[in-house]
Amino acid sequence: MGTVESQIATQVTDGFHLVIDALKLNGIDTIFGLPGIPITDFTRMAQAAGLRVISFRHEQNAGNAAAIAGFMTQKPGICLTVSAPGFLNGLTALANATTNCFPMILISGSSEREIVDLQQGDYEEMDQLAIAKPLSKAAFRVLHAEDIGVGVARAIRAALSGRPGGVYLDLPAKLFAQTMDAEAGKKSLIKVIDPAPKQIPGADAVKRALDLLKGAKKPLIVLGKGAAYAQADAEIKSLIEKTGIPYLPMSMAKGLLPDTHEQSAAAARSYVLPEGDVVMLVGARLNWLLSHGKGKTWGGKGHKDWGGQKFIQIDISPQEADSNVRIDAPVVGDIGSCVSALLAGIGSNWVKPPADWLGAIAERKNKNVAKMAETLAKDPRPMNFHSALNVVRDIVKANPEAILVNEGANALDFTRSIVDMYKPRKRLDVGTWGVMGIGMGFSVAAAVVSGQPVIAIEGDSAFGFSGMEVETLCRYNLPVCVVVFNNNGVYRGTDVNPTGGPDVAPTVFVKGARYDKLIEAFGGVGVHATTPAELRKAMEEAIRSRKPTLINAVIDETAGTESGRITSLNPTSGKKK
Ligand SMILES: Cc1ncc(C[n+]2csc(CCOP(=O)(O)OP(=O)(O)O)c2C)c(N)n1
Ligand SMILES: [Mg+2]
Repeated sequence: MGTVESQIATQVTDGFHLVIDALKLNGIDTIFGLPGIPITDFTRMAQAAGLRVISFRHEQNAGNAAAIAGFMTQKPGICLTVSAPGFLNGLTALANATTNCFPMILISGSSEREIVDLQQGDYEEMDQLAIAKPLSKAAFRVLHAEDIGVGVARAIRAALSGRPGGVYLDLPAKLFAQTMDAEAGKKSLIKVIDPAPKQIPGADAVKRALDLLKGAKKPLIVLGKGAAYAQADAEIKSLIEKTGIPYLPMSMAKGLLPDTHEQSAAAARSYVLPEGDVVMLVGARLNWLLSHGKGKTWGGKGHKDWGGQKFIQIDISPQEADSNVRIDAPVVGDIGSCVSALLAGIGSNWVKPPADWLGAIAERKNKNVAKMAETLAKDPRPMNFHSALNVVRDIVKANPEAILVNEGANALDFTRSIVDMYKPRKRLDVGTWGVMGIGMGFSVAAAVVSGQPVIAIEGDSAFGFSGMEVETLCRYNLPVCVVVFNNNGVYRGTDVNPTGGPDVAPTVFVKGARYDKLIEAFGGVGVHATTPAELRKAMEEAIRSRKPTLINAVIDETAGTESGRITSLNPTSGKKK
């Protein structure tokens, strides 16, 4: 650096601004995060530069917000944290994003490399890059300001291309203050071209799949979260309707077609899975949520036996096929391209599935729907899951644009089966891991990204994982209606301590807790609802007013079952009592 004149003549930029400019150049408009050393100034400068910076009370919630924003928008959601503990707090969300194929970038500040690498005990010292690697799709570190453009571009491409996932970007404290010539800095940035390139399936693969489907007597289509992510809604609807094949939506694929669609076999799931002879998976993996494609659920004799059906699998990842059972016709490509190719092959004179298959499904479906209607019509005191969800079902039906966030065990399983969805990507839940804690992060992001009202149906335990973010809902005045299904504990509130000691059982909470009071502390609307009528009134008002609202819905503490629908996954003690 020479004289004063020469400093004025050469404009400089720095790491802070280059990161912000790189994000903006790539269409990023929102950052979910939590400030502190070394990123506090970064959050200020980002806000000053016109980015929306949403601050959370815990990084895990910011991370979950970023992940679900990625799922909703096909742009990587950005989570920003401080070093070591902040980074670790965000990491669960990053790992969950990778597992669920949500595009997300966790950007964490980190401590001084020289000190970290010699383990000399720096403030918040941690080798964050090494820790992030096994939990993310990709992980990068930028050491020099002139590499920020490349670093951000690589992170975006890694998050979005192929099967999306969580990416870690490590930015050491020193990088932010590094300066460089502004013009050279500008030139070093990269606007990522075509970050999620189309992947066209092979013609032979498409033909193999269609041949198999044509020969089916009892075909079935399973729509997964990948199909919802793809935003190929019209093509998928067309495929279902042109083939006339019954379909099952996985949890987050609900609403891709309205759940009330006559071809939905959701109400006859336990019939169609073992009975179907050719099953076409569209963006759905044969993991535990589909009983690994084998065992009794699929008509197999023992719990690991193949049921005898053939599988077609449409997936973006060429590695997915045969993960659990043989895939007879893998179709590899992005869902939109694959479904379009199938549609082209189907043409206009596709023969609909045999009437006896459709009739048998309709019969089961009608029976189950009638049985459910009877259960929903009951009005027990106290409320149970059904009578409360009958209200939620009506509210969602009247507000199909609203986004439904859902977590818990019974509160999750009953909501999934009772509350119909009418539009794509409106149901956001615990996903592949069944992770608790996504509730408020997802709710904040859903409201911020879409501007639509959000309804969060939360088990009382589930809510506790992110409950402090009700302050965030109030601070940003978000149209979120949280309904805590309060049954006094994890699964139910009735366990007792077998020793007779003063501690309550591990699954039991403070009885009669008033979660509604929490949100009142921050100026939100709290409602205590003990009847379906009270719940209905409060939900209608929340949607109408768009005020942050928390309804404490009192649910019969005896109503739930252990782990909801997945009781059988609990190991049982071999020791006799
Ligand atoms: C991060 C995490 N911790 C723990 C669990 C185990 N778990 C599954 S469901 C659940 C809570 C169930 O209780 P609640 O949310 O009140 O739902 P309910 O069944 O009572 O309606 C817990 C703790 C989990 N899935 N994820
Ligand atoms: Mg509970």
